[in-house]
Amino acid sequence: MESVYCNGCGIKIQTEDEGAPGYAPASALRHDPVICRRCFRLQHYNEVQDVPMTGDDFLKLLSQISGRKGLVVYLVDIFDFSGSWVPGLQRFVGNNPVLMVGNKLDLLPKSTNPNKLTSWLRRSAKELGLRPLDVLLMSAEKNMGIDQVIEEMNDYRKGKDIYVVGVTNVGKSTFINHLIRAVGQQEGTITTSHFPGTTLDFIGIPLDDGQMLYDTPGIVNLHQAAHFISEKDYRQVMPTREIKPVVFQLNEGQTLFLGGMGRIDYIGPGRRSLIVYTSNRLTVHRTRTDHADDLFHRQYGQLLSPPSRTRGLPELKSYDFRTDGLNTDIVFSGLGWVTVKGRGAQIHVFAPESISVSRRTSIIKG
Ligand SMILES: Nc1nc2c(ncn2[C@@H]2O[C@H](COP(=O)(O)OP(=O)(O)OP(=O)(O)O)[C@@H](O)[C@H]2O)c(=O)[nH]1
Ligand SMILES: [Mg+2]
Repeated sequence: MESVYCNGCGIKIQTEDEGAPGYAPASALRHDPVICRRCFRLQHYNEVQDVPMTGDDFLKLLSQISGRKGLVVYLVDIFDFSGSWVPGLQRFVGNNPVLMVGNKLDLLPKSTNPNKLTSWLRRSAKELGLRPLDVLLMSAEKNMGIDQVIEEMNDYRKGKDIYVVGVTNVGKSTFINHLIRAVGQQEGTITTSHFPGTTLDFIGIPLDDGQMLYDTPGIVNLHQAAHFISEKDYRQVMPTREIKPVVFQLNEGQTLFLGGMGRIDYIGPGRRSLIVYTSNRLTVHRTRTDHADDLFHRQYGQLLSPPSRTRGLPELKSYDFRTDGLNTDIVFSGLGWVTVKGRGAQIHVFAPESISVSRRTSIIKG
């Protein structure tokens, strides 16, 4: 029998072993396009089933790209840049050119300055050893900025294939479905979901000159919020619509808790505004710094949640910042950021090791 591949996740279809990847009942083979049972359940019931594939299996698949010729489109989630980083990306892409695209722009406030955001992405990429041809922003879901991405993909691929790569959940398949719909030449859609690890193998979409565009399985980066908090907590910290900033006026010696996942102590000087940009389902709590340790011990997982408490208190890593420029963002990867207004503020930050904390010049206009 000729091999059949799932139209939803790319895995090879088999009809014998219900517990193994790619299972579909024999009757499913009569449908066109064919999808595996896992994709059927994800698409119709939003129900996830684990697959016995590991991060290493995905890395092995991805490493094939270095031996091929084409344009690599590297998608990152602008809300979780550290979590979007693919360690050793350069090794996988070989000498192929890379176009970097920041996705999920719809989650950022309208007042975001796109130029400041792209320079931050460009600088961060450079620090990590990657020099993309260009850095673009888009929302695959809300159809923002996609036309420019398509234009640059066509210019830079120079008649070759395109590989869309990135960690799990950044929106690769959502983006490709948009392209498929725009062209209108292919049946069915690729499975997308808010669970990481949805796409399982390369899925090729023919381009008009006979070359291919490939969706690829997401690489697992354990720094991604989805991997170290529960599904319920993930839904709370991951915004689903435009973030609405909340302004706090802090006196010296006051502290803000971002649920139980981040803490900012404002040391001084003077009274100043801190603006919180996180999902509106994350409770922000203000207290006096000299009460903060005690509150954390008593209320972690309760008043200070998510996370909803499961095990003991997490180990926290601490950071010291002194803002020099005008407005500075303290970024909590996967959670959002807090803008500290004005220069010369002294800040002490705590977060679990899994959440990376960094600073950047504020990306908000003005
Ligand atoms: N807000 C927002 N959500 C998005 C956007 N693009 C994708 N998503 C959501 O992000 C989640 C993951 O999308 P997928 O397209 O399945 O991501 P993927 O990169 O293909 O994931 P894997 O196949 O696991 O590697 C889904 O819940 C999408 O709805 C976007 O532009 N904005
Ligand atoms: Mg996918």
